[in-house]
Amino acid sequence: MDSHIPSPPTRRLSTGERENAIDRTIPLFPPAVEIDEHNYFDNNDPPEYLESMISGAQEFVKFHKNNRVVLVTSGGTTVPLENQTVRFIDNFSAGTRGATSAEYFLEHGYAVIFLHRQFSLLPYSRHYSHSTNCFLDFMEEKNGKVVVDPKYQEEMLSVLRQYQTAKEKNLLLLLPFTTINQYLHTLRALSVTLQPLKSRALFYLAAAVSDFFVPLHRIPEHKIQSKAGGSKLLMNLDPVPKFLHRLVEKWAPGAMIISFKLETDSSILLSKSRQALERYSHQLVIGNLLQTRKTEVVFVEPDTPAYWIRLTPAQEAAGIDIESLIIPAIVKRHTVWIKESGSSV
Ligand code: PAZ
Repeated sequence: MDSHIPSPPTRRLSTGERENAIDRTIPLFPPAVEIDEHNYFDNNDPPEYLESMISGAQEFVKFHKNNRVVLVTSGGTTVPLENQTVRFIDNFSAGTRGATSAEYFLEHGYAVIFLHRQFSLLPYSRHYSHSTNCFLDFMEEKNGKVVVDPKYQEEMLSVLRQYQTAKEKNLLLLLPFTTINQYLHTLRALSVTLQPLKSRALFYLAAAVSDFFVPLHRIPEHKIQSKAGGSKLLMNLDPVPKFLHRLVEKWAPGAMIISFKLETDSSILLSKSRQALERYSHQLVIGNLLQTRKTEVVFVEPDTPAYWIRLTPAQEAAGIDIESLIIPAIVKRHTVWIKESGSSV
């Protein structure tokens, strides 16, 4: 018997093939104007739960009418390919930036509305979920009872206390989304809900939002069937309207608005961040690279040189969160924003 098993032919994409696989030359899509907003929201139905979610948010905002409130968006939006969804397009975001930032905003006295991808990381529980450890690894059995392993006691007690304070003081409202459509409807409705707070409202838009989607009128109801002969599935995606300018001008006038810009090519990070700031006329773009997002970010603001925040190697080794440096820098800017608008707090 021939024991030689030939290895399967390896086929790697050549650089040329990879470059041509997707057309990356799509021109800059202009910011959405009023008609685009009507077109989108009139033709893509709101989620059924939206009204009850927003009435909860209104209560929360009323409760915090004299406080600073930050809306943190977190995690990735999905693009369903079928109405009864079996398949969808997703992205990498785990919600680390959003969940970690929310904790530091709470530490700085903010009330937090946490608009997050369902089942992504949450403030406080993030320390014990989605990790390589199963949560049971933090436990042990003692005298027939389950207790926290002594080596995690100190840290868990501190996290538990912060979590309980946030709950007792009604400082954290968790609102989930899954699809891009749910995200956009909820973002718009929440922006209007936050209007009474004026400059005390802060938007921290860290979610990784899909750039392309299938509009409702083109979504097939049922699971897409594969055809005999192995035919290709060709997708026809529309660009998601760029609503940030609408948010700045119409949905949340007076609020301070911060967006994130993610790139993978370091040579364009600054120019793309600056371009976003100029297109949408908001207060701050935080640029970050996929590869280094946990250790460095850059603040791009009007009439100001780029400002880098970086963890030192020692801070990195000590497990310091970069958000512990980002949030105080934002709080400082928000204080100026509130003062300049003539409000207090
Ligand atoms: O969720 P995560 O911590 O893994 O990633 C955070 C991030 C890179 C999604 C965020 O920092 C960000 O850049 N959000 C905006 C992405 C965009 O350009 O749409």
